[in-house]
Amino acid sequence: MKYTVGTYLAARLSQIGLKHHFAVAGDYNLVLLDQLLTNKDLRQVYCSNELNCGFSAEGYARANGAAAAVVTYSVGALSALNAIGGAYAENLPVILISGAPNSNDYASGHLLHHTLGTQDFLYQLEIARKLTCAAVSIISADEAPALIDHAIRTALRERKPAYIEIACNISGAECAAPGPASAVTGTEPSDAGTLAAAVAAAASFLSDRKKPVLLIGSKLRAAGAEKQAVQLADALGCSVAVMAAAKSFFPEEHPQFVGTYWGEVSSPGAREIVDWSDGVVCIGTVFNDYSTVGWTAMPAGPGVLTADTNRVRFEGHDFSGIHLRDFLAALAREVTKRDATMIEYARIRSERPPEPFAEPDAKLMRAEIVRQIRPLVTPETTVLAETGDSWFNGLQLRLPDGARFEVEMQWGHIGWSVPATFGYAVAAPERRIIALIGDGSFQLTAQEVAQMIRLKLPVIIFLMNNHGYTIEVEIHDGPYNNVKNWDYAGLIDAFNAEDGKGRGMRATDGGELADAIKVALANQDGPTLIECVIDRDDCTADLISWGRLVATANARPPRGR
Ligand code: TPU
Ligand code: MG
Repeated sequence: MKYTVGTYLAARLSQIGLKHHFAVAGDYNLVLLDQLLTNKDLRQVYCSNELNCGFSAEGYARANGAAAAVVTYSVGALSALNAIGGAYAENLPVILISGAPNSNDYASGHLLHHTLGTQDFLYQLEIARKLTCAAVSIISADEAPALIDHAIRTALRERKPAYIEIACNISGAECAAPGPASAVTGTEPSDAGTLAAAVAAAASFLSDRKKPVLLIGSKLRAAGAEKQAVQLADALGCSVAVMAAAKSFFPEEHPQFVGTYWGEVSSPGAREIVDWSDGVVCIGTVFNDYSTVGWTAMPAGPGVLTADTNRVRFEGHDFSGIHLRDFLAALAREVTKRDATMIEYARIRSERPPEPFAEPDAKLMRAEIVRQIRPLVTPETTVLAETGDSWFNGLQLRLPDGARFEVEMQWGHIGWSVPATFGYAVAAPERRIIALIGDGSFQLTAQEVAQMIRLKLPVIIFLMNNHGYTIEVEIHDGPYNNVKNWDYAGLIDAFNAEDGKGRGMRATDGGELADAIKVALANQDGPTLIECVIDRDDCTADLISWGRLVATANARPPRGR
């Protein structure tokens, strides 16, 4: 079989486990899209715009491990690059593929459409370099296999996005056949000597501590080390807390799980257990202004051991060149039970009080919505929670083993969850998929619900209509936090047009919400959006506490000399 640059790329995408790629057409990529379509193992999935295309791929990568998005030059790619920045921040290998000018047009002095109207056709590549771990431009079929392999291999190894642009007259040109998948999927093993030294030093660190705990961060999944974290927890017998962005990366039904560590807005007891510890093992953690609640909650100092993706460090030690999963698994074999924090936790543990039952005809409140969502979260469920009070509502859900939870806390692009939910549902149609999203966020990317309708994906969207940017209200209020109201439920009918099976429902009391949930569970032919109408200030106490501390951090005056 003869290969072209486009079919070579398709073969590589298929070899790395992709069954779909997301696309928006444009004349710079049409031949490429034709080439990709010839691969019967790879389905082309269309998006409404390129920002959504990038986020759809981002969501697909969360479920599937990697993803690809194909866009046109400049007008398409520059929108998609925002989502690629997100994939970088969130450690997801999304391959962005852009059509590009005809190879003869480079350095020709020509002006081309969809460009700045100058003779510079390199700006997109330069921008992409800043936002990816590898960015390549393909203007010759001979070079294509090596460049494509470099981009894909680097993305998989680094768990970061990569960028490939292909001149529009090169995608159909013949090139060599791809070799075995291992050329792009292979990884270098940990350095054995360094691993042994790191494990010995870490075991000694732990044996010197009275109250070690494990703190799980969002890079754990990217490092492929979730199982190994459980092995270490089992071996140590100590308390395990997760950071908010890592919810579901450690099983919540595990007997040592103590909840979310997030400073003032931690699960009951979790903050104390971490703050009282003299040996916090931070595993794949990310400490930024939001995750430290405005720099008020951040384990630091000689009592902290940081085990990162390829690096382990603590006072007097810094080991690199080892995989986190190898380190955790080997450390688990070296340590003995240290359960002081579990004894402590058993003394102080308390539960959040359950949401009170609301009469079915009482005005709908946030707490009642969470109360009704709880039983929907099964082991087959994935919950995607948008920036806003949806974060805090989602964090309160208790996850049975197998349930997954997705947030985009490092990048924090409102509207992320609609396309990311679409992409996730394409990758994992067997799961029950629930999105929690605010009205303000929904307005950024609402169109992608139409693609869920097109692909008949039975996603359930809970849209909290509090008529504003309430998370912003809690940080800093002003007229800019008011949102123009939409008929959200009615929007679904508009998207359905003549053939769609989406359902749009509106709930203003608990009875209507319960009925809408029944409709959603029965609708297997498309998404169901449930608009939940609540007051502007009906938010979690956590959002108010967190917002106050973030506002304080934002308002720090410039340092004088
Ligand atoms: O539940 P609630 O009202 O907090 O959520 P909603 O309605 O989705 O409002 C979100 C408000 C918000 C904004 C405007 N959260 N963060 N921002 C800032 C922001 C602006 N633009 C982008 C692309 N991302 C952002 N995070
Ligand atoms: Mg809102």
